[in-house]
Amino acid sequence: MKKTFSIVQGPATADISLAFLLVGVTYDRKMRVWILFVLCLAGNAFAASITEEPPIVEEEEPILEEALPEVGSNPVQVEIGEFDEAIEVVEDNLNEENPCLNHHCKKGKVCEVDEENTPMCVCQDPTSCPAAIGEYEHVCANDNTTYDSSCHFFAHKCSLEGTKKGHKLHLDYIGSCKFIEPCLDVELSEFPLRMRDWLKNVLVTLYERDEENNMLTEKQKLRVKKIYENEKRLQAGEHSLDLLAHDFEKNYNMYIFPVHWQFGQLDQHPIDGFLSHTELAPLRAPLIPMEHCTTRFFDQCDSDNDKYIALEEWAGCFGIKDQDVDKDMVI
Ligand SMILES: *[C@@H]1O[C@H](CO)[C@@H](O)[C@H](O)[C@H]1NC(C)=O
Ligand SMILES: [Ca+2]
Ligand SMILES: [Ca+2]
Repeated sequence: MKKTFSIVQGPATADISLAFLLVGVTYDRKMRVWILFVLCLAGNAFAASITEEPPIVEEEEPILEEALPEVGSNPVQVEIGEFDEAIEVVEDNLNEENPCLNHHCKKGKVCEVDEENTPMCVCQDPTSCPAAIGEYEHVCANDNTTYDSSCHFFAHKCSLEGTKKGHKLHLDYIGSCKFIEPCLDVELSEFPLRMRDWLKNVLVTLYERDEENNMLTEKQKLRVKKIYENEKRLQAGEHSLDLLAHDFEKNYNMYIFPVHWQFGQLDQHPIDGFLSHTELAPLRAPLIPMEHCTTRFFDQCDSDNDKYIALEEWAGCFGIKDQDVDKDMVI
């Protein structure tokens, strides 16, 4: 039985992560990976990485650039943002020369012009995808097929557009397909305990380090301040499940906002109080290969089985009571 989120896969051993550079936390490696991951979700600096634009990091200062190869070997960061298949941004064409310049296509498609010089999105040829640099770029689809990279996956999915098979095919997790142990009931019940604690710690860390990064809005800072300043707060570290459970009971109020906050981070396309599979992907996909209860946890979260996780369902599966679910807290 695992006691902590075990993020000890090969690629995750990259010692310097971007989060470490930005946040400078002295947590153990596992926690660092987690922090990094939420930074990616939360940080304005990383907003681009969850859209289809090239990540901003590439144009950053030398120190970040230097760290990039190693950052790249962190599976959590690498593929973040690779899942926004639903977003298609088409801007006005301002450039007469190349109509494709401002014509953005969704994942799996590239822009081409027809005879009238009108730009259009067509399926990308998978062979035009950049060759995968390493195993960590591989992705596993829900049919348990490994693709070299998410580019290869989306190009293939595009070629099946309009078919039932194509509709059902989606990206499941980061890394090559592997055997994932069944999640036992007892393990499933431990999952929210650890994740709740982690969410709270991530928020506190963001708060502590927020000055330059603006990872949190003013409203969010006010909420986190209360948690941060609470003397009874359980400090970050390895805690037994008993202690985590006890702390949740005793300091329940401190967990309410972090759970709401994470929901708000994910509910973006569109912001409607429901998480689609695509919206959940940035959290789910890096987590599955490390946490074998991830799939089961999020599946049972959708208690009415409508394929969307509503805020009430989300809060409920983290143990937040109905009367404490507040959509105004998703800020
Ligand atoms: C998926 O593929 C992996 C590797 O090929 C295999 O070990 C595993 O058992 C497969 N899982 C399922 C559910 O078929
Ligand atoms: Ca949504
Ligand atoms: Ca639902």
